[in-house]
Amino acid sequence: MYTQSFNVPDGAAPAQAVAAVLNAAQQQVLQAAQTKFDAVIDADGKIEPKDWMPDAYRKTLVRQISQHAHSEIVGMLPEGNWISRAPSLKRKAILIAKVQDEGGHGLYLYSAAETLGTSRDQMLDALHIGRAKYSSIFNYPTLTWADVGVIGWLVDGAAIMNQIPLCRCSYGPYARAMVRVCKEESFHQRQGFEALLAMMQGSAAQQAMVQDAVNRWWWKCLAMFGPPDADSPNSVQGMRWGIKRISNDDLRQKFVDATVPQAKVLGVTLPDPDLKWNEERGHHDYGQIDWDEFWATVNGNGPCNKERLATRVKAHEDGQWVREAAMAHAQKQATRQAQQQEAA
Ligand code: FAQ
Repeated sequence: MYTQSFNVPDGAAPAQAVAAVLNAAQQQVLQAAQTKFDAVIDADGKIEPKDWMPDAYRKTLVRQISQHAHSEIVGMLPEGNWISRAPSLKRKAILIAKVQDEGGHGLYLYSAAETLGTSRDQMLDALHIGRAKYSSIFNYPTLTWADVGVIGWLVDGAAIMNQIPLCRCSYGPYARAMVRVCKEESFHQRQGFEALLAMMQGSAAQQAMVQDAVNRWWWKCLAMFGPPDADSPNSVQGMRWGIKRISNDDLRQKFVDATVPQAKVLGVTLPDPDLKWNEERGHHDYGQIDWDEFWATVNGNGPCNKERLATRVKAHEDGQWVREAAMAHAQKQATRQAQQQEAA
């Protein structure tokens, strides 16, 4: 024992030696966890909340899922605006159900993000102070009833195209939430198409209203898929991790190819003179998206950004009493249960 202590150098060195041994052990544990994580990803398996995951994977998921959740709840606003003005009882009932569904999607998604260790309050704070992103598409106004149909047909159509591959996302809770979301989005897309079909079989004024709405929304829907692959900083890593399965450009192309025949059935023109079938590629070519406008909107300067955020903040503040009442009720129930257990 003594001889050993004689061998120990002075000062901080012993602590450093212990730390080095500990660090090496920690490194080994970390390496093993990383190897296991990589193996699950390579085997196309699922990562679950209690599994070890790299910090960057967790951060990416919180970023994407919270942005997605915010998009769903901000996305209630452009159409919610038309509930009191729907042209018939049937259309009103459908629209109420659809807008409620979007709220529900937001809730599943916030819950999925919470499993990663971020609280709903943190996510909502980020939205309310304007730090968090949400989909560019919800910063445009809904000027006529035809906009509601076009949102269903094109915006929900684009959302499904992007979300079907997310049902195979490597993070279990997100993938499972997306299965139900996609089923509901598919109803949303159909109701939009059907509402437009009814208008296109109506008067010349109704047909013109539909065409005008399509003209205003088409390019914004193409931009929804995100920047071109070459300018998409998150794509490569997102695809490596099995979060993203199909690239922004490939999804955009799939959307164009699927929508052109639907536009023919409706009898509307898609507002792009460069839109044509390319036999060689087996896809439609399409024109240039205005990326400057897209980034201006994403960065807070679209036509309705300020209005959307102000409405969300007000809704959250107006709902404070409901959250307080729910908490007080839960507390009362817990106290009552504890008293009953004590008495038993
Ligand atoms: N708007 O590197 P990437 C719906 C941002 S739900 C705003 O390509 P990533 C249902 C992006 O966040 C619609 N920002 O990023 C509904 C990133 O910024 P960051 C929402 C956008 O993540 C219908 C930066 O640009 N759907 O519509 C947009 O790999 C009707 C660089 O981009 C989802 O959220 C955009 N359009 O790919 C509700 C689906 N695009 O975070 C009501 C899940 C990109 O680095 C009514 N999300 N950015 O600062 C995704 O699939 C992906 O996050 C993408 C972007 C594809 C949106």
